[in-house]
Amino acid sequence: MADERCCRISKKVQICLAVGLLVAVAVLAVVGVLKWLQRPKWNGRGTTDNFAGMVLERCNVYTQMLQPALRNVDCQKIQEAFKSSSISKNPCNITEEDYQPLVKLTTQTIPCGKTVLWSKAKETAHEYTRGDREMFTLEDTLLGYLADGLTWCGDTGTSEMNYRSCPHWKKDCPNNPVSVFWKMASRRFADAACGVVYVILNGSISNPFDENSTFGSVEINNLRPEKVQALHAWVIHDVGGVPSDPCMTSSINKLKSITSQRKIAFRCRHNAGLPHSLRI
Ligand code: DN4
Repeated sequence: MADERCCRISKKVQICLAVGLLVAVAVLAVVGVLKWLQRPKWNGRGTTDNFAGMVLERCNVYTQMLQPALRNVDCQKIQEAFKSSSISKNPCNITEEDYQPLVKLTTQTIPCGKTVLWSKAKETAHEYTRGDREMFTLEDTLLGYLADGLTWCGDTGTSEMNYRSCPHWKKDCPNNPVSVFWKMASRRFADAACGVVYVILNGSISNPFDENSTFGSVEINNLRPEKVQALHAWVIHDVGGVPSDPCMTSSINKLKSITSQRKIAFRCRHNAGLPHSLRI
């Protein structure tokens, strides 16, 4: 009798345990599916917080304070055009045409002899142009200033920016909004350059000139020999010196041979830290 009751109780315990286990498994499965659904879609950083507000604010600062000659541009329209370039679009299928309205609104002429390109030396180049306000890197033009350091992307089927993730140019897809923007802006910037063009390169790394970089694959190929008098390269290295002349390395020789094929005169200087003037 006691055995029978004991057996009934243990059966009840077994059923309870089995039901409990089933519920736990179901809960875990639901949590797993929810997490999977909410995972970031892409491997890159999402749209910068307050992207549209930052674009508007940067546009106002640039046109009212930094380059008052551009004070008549319509920053509200620029903000709209920038957002529209990627809103409701597949972020792996962006084209240069998507930026045409923005490009039209930000037209700007850089005087001959004032263009500064750079590769793997962004901070050094900006330090230079902050000291000499007459010289322009791409990020010192309105178009580059608006986008400098920002990330942005949208997605099909939504009129919102994607703040969670955006495609990474190497890990996801090359035709993403940020890469297409910089490629387009760099191509136009180089294409418009005239007179002596300067490039600041990083002499503290083994390949100051990288053929796969934007400078090496886009800008150098879009300088126009008929208006570019020469390309002057400054290879900046750490204070303390380098064992040999960075202008004589195979990396810079490659750049020299590309400019020679393109019929653009080339000169190279190196310096420990920034020189007072880029004029060679
Ligand atoms: P870099 O120092 O090698 O790269 C500058 C930025 O461009 C980094 O965020 C790179 O990403 C990214 N990048 C480099 N190569 C590519 C590529 N093939 N496709 C997509 N993104 C790339 O210098 P650089 O020679 O590539 O570009 C600098 C020149 O282009 C300058 O003259 C600038 O005027 C213009 N530019 C500026 C920016 C910017 O201000 C971006 C791109 C181009 P990662 O290698 O760090 O992942 O942000």
